[in-house]
Amino acid sequence: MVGIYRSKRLFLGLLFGFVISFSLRVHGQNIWPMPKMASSGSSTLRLSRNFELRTYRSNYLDSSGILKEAFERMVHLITAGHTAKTDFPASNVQDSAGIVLNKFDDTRTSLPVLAGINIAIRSPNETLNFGIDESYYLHVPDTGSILFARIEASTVFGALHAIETFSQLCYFNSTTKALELHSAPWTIYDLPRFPYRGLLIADTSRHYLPVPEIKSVIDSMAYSKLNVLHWHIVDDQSFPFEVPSYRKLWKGAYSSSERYTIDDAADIVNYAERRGVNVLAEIDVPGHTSSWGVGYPSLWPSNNCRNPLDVSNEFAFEVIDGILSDFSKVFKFNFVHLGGDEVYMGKALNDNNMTLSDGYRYFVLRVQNIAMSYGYDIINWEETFNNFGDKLSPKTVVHNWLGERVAQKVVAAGLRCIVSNQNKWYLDHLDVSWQAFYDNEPLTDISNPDQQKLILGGEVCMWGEQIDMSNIQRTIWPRAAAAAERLWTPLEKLAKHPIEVRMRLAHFRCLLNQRGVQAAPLDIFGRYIPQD
Ligand code: CP6
Repeated sequence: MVGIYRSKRLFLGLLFGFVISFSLRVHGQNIWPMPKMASSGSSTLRLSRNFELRTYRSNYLDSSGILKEAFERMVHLITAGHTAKTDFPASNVQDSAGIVLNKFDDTRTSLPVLAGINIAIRSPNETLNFGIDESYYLHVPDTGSILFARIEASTVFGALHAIETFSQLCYFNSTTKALELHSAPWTIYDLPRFPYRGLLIADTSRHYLPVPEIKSVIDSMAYSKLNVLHWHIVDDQSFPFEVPSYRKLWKGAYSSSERYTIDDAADIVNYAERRGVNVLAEIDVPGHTSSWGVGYPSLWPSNNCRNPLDVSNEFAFEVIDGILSDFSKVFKFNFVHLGGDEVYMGKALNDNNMTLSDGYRYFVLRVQNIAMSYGYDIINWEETFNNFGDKLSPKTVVHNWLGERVAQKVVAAGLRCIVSNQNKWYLDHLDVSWQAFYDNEPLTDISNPDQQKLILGGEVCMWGEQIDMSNIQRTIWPRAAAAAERLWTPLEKLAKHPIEVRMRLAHFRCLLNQRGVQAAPLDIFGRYIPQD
């Protein structure tokens, strides 16, 4: 009886899989993360070998070149991995009119030709920050004499998302050697469910990550529309960051080559901004600070106690003031992360007639005030809320990591919250499956709409003890992408059936590989979905 039941279930599962597989092939909805609204048809188009970018009906001038660069990157990506398979010379990709896909031959197919993309941006002067409008409209027609795709967005950062989505509609046809776009006409209207969609990758204290490696993770974040890179710059193990106000701090680096200059930081921030990614810098105080005293031993409470920073030591606050002052010149994001987790309560906070917990609270609140004096809003790890939530600045965003039932308490207290609960969204827990990442719902048991708005979003965390540039990408992906869809796509549009998620995520995983990102396989099966 049980056996029959099992095989019936297996049969139905397989049948369902094929039905979904078939419908995905027909509708081509392999976009990751799934847009809020997307409709498609059944025409196949070929991209013109003179495929071009134009702006229209807009006073957006692209003087910074963000759009042009994004377009060039897209052209590079949709041809990536294919040039070796073609018999076309991969030379002269650019001319005075813009980009030319002259690697590909227009004449071998009779498909309608898509000539390019027209982009209109309504708010041309918007700079990247928390809560900006990331929405976009994308239309790909299939009838007309000259076919142009159309993108409309409020900000250039919405247009970047649209270009990313467009790139995911394009395929290389190895028979005709042409770039094709399936299932036109497309009409997509899209915006994120949560404004904060983060990835902590750069725990650059435990293992140094070279600047190009950080940049390549930023690239891959943009592919899944994540928008906050959380840079946990310094910690107990090393202090790899240049602080002009206190030049000896980076004596705590592993070596003189494992350091970031202020120029490196500005370079990373600029690189990220041009891909729609904010950089959230963190100093984790007063715990996690042993490396600070390598350059300034007086920051150590005593010879045999190297953290937390000493609440009775005014110099500690002067150094923090200097760091945050220097931060404010390069890190333009509204928020700075001030840590506050895992404070060792055994010693050293105990001074000025304060109890240990009074000292901890005094320290965190005083540092909050310093950060606010530089114009920052604050993010603190959840222990600060758990210990003295009622005393935190109401501007505080509480960063959950320990418990599953903390977010509800945070928003009930009227504070904002970012969800990272460690059992679901910690990437260093290698045994947590991509399914668990996908299923983690930030609004669990929060039904009051005002409280729901206080959940800014979530963040998956790739702590650095076990990873460096040799394995970071394969540890992050594909699981971070599963969380990225949870944070982007409206609840009612999230894939209902596990087989459907698996197939779409497997497809995105292969896309990452094609683009040079070493994303790991989903499971023991290789790719079994067709690309088109
Ligand atoms: N470092 C810092 C860490 C962690 C935290 N803060 C951490 C704790 C537990 C796990 C993973 C990471 N390595 N500074 C906690 C926020 Cl499982």
